[in-house]
Amino acid sequence: MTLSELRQTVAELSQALDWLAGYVRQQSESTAAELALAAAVVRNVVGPYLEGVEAPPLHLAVVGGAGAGKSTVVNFLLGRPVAETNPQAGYTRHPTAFIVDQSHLPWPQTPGFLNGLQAVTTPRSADEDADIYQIRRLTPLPEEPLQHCIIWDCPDLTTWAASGYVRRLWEVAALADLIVYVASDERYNDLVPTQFLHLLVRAGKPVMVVLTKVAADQSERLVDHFRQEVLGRLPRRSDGTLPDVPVLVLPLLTAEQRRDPGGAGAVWRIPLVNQVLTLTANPPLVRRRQVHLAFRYLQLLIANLEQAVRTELDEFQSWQELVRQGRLAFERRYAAEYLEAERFVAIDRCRQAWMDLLELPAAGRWLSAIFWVLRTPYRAARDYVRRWWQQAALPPSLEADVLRAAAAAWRDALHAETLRRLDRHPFWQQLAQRFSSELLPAWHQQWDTLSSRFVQQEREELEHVCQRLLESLQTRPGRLAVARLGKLTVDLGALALLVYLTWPLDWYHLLLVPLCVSLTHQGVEWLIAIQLESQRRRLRQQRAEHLHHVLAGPLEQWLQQWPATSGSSVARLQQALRQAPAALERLEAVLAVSTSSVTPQPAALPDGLGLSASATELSRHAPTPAVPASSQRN
Ligand SMILES: Nc1nc2c(ncn2[C@@H]2O[C@H](COP(=O)(O)OP(=O)(O)O)[C@@H](O)[C@H]2O)c(=O)[nH]1
Ligand SMILES: [Mg+2]
Repeated sequence: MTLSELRQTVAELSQALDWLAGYVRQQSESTAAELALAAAVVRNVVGPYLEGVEAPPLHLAVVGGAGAGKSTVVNFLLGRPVAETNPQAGYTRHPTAFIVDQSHLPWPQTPGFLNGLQAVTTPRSADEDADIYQIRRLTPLPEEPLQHCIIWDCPDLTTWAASGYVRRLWEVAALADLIVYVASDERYNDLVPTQFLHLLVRAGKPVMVVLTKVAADQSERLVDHFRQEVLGRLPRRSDGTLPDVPVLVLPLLTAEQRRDPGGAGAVWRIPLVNQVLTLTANPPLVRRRQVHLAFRYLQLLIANLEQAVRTELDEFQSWQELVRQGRLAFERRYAAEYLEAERFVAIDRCRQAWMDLLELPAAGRWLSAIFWVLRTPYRAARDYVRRWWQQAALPPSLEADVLRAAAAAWRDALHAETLRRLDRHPFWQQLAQRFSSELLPAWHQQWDTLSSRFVQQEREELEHVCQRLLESLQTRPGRLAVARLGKLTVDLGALALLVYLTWPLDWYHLLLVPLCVSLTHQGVEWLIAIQLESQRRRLRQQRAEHLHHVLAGPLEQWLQQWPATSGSSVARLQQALRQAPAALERLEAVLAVSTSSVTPQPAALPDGLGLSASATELSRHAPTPAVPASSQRN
């Protein structure tokens, strides 16, 4: 895959996920959040990694609720008071990246990185509410334990829907190789941050927790409570165990400790930094695992996508079923109101042509002429009866009228049903809005095209059938001769029978002769009519199939897919559902190649957290742990 193809695929996947996130928001905020995070993971982690952006630096995002002490924790990690702290909730409006090691620039140049947040390198106030992130480069201290990390101070978490300024926090959380989750003693169990924490764990992000502002005698109780109430409800790994989440404590700090975390606050800083070092000891490995976990998260999410958006697809399917029912009713009506009564006049003309063909040729023409004259009273009586019958019978329905009426009924029933379902799902509202303005004009166009094709083809088909019927005698002289001879034999045989039965002949017996030849003629006509009636039945069946294949079927298919035509949400939904798995598959292929060519893949990925890298602890100033060692790690 070329670089531009890779970028295209990354953009496709993240855009599809973003669109789906917006799409499902009304139905399920939690699914929307998962999708939005997944989209951000694709553009901030997967894309750069597949383009070869390696760690270090690792990204460390400090997140948490309003006033939890995030900026204070950032300062402790950095060992100096550089992040702006403020008692006002929701004060920080954009993320700030603190960079110690100057070699960590340039920044990844992958398209879509941080979803278009602009990097600013001149210091700004933390409350500037703009789509920016600050890059603050710090002068390295002589001892700089976390120089392999970029530490992000994030806006407050006030809603877990990635909208408004919180969106900026999401981008950084998605980028992070390690999440430092900060919760204060007062509000450690707040709903929104807790849900967000769960989501990050589900997405495979390694997390460590820092509980702040903890009273000295309360720390053990608080840690236990936090483990039980918050961490105990984290999503479990596939083996049923809970992810390992280390919990550390920062007590209520004095103003001096907060001002000088590297000096007066060192005793609390060191366990914090040690924990980060433990979790980030092998940056390339941390990054690789993070990418593999991101892929696993994406796989699970995408595999369940259809489920998440099921309701709209269900509505779409029920529309398709409505259309199908309408098509069946259309075909039934055509059959009942037109086809069953249709005699196909052209077939009657065939009967006449067949009868004409049965007249004798050459010298026999004289005999035929005599018979014709003899049958004159019969013909007059027969034509009279036929005319009377035709007048008495109901006038046949015109095919075009029946078709038009049946189609209008189909269309109107769909419209009525769409309006009836308005409250059921936005799908129907969207459909109802477009029904008159878009569907009806398009319907007329489709109808005109398909129905004129149908009429044209049915005419050709009928002509073809009649042609075949005529040719069945015309082009077979042997058969024609046998038929003519047969009819002559019947005529003469009937006359011979008459003579035999009335012998000795008297003059008035001659009156029976016209009757006799008329009866034989009528008999032959009946035989032909029986033959043609079966042909008519076959023709009706063919016509019904023809209607289905040329008119009703194509119209049904067109109507069924109509809600999914361009611009509609179903169309975009289908596109996203197609695009996301395909794009992910392509990215997996790239990952497989890069993993096999660069480094051996880790034998088994953890389901959640728990990196096995050995700790590079700060050996000097080993502090008294704020909480017993047993409860510092899970
Ligand atoms: N007294 C005291 N104030 C603290 C402590 N930690 C944080 N604060 C204050 O709480 C407020 C919010 O802290 P900050 O780090 O800005 O929280 P953020 O909004 O999560 O970034 C600030 O005014 C801090 O100075 C602490 O341990 N003791
Ligand atoms: Mg802050």
